[in-house]
Amino acid sequence: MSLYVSSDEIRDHFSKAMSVMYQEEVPQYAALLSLVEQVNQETLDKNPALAKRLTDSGELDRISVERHGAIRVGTAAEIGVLRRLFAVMGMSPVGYYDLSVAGVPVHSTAFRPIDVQALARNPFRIFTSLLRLELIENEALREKAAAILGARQIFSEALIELIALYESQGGLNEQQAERFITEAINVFRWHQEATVDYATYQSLHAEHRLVADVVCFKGPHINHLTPRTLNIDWVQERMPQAGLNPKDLIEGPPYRVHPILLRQTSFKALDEAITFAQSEAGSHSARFGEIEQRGVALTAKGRQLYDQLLVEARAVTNTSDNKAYQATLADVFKAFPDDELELHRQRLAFFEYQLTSLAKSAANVDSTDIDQLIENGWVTAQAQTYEDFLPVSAAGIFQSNLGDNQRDAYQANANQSLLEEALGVKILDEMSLYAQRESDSLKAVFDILNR
Ligand code: OOG
Ligand code: NI
Repeated sequence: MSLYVSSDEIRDHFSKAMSVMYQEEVPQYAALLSLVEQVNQETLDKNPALAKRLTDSGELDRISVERHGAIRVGTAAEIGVLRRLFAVMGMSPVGYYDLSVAGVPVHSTAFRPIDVQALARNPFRIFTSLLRLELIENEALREKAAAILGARQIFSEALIELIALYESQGGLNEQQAERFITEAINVFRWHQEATVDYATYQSLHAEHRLVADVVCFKGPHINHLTPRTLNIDWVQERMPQAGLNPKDLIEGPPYRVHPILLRQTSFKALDEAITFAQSEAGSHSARFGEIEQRGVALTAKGRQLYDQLLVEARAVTNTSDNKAYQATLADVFKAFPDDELELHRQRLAFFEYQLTSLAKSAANVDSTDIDQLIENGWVTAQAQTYEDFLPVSAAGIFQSNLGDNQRDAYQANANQSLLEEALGVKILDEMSLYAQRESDSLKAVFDILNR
């Protein structure tokens, strides 16, 4: 037996501790969790075929523990340490998201587990945004923000030591892991006291509410957690009855029998009382709750079709009425096949292949054509769940929680290598991960057939 606690175990404990903390900090999130649990149970009761599909793919077990969170950090040094912190929990940066095009001065990645067993155990993800001060034109303000950020230390010494210990030993024992989780959770705690006076907060807020949120506090408070639901339309509809104020529109694709990618909605950020330096009283709004419904990961071809249809739908409607918006989306998305075999045949989605028992006992499985093998019942193709995020949806989530005075796109430029420099590692490409999983399973099938 290993002396060390596995990264999967640490991540699982961490994500549960984070959820406990956020329920205490934001009781509305606890209400959202109960609503999601209720809706998930009702959905499974009403749809035995879905229950079977989720059981077969091993998804059902993880759904009750599954969630993502989001944080926003201020400096390259901060995100560099975060990268090492998340590595202790088996989480790597996957995907690059440029939000400057949507008028939010950040770029982001998602820390998440990447291998199949780790994802099955607990796929906890953290959407992490780094403030891009270089996009702010006002030089005095930019320098002031940089000075405030440069003076703060968001990690305890004990935490830094534990991360270094993990790196030198190659693991943490039980006691060290426990201490690590406590210290790591503290980084993401809410602080009611701003580190600056009201005038400073106001000047940063006037540039962008997000700049004030990142710069004026002791640390990168977790700004939302997101459980996974099996029916996002029901949760959206029932939020008001649960005392929650949903954003207008559900982001992402419309309802489908075979969900694709990711649908998301949130309840709007709360206005919370805070104290500024010199004890001035005020309020700040940043924290909210979100829900997501996940579907199959799309190939580049599928993603292109998705992006194109989303643009088409948005060109014909700008309604803030969710029912009307979903009806328009559904209409436009008729062009996207809602049938698993068809998704496979047209190479629109990623799958994982397995030889059936029928094939194992048959003597004459001689086809090398994967579609043929599936048709003959010799191979099953299981859809791969999308584990990542969507830039247009993320922009919608950001915007609905940053108030109404939105601004235009920054003079911008995606700059993945700048984020990678800050992280100290390359960002993994999500498409290659799905493609690899698919081709590994294909190879395994043919290895057995050619034996
Ligand atoms: C992140 C918003 C994006 C998602 O799920 O797409 C996001 C933020 O508000 O910091 O969480
Ligand atoms: Ni989110």
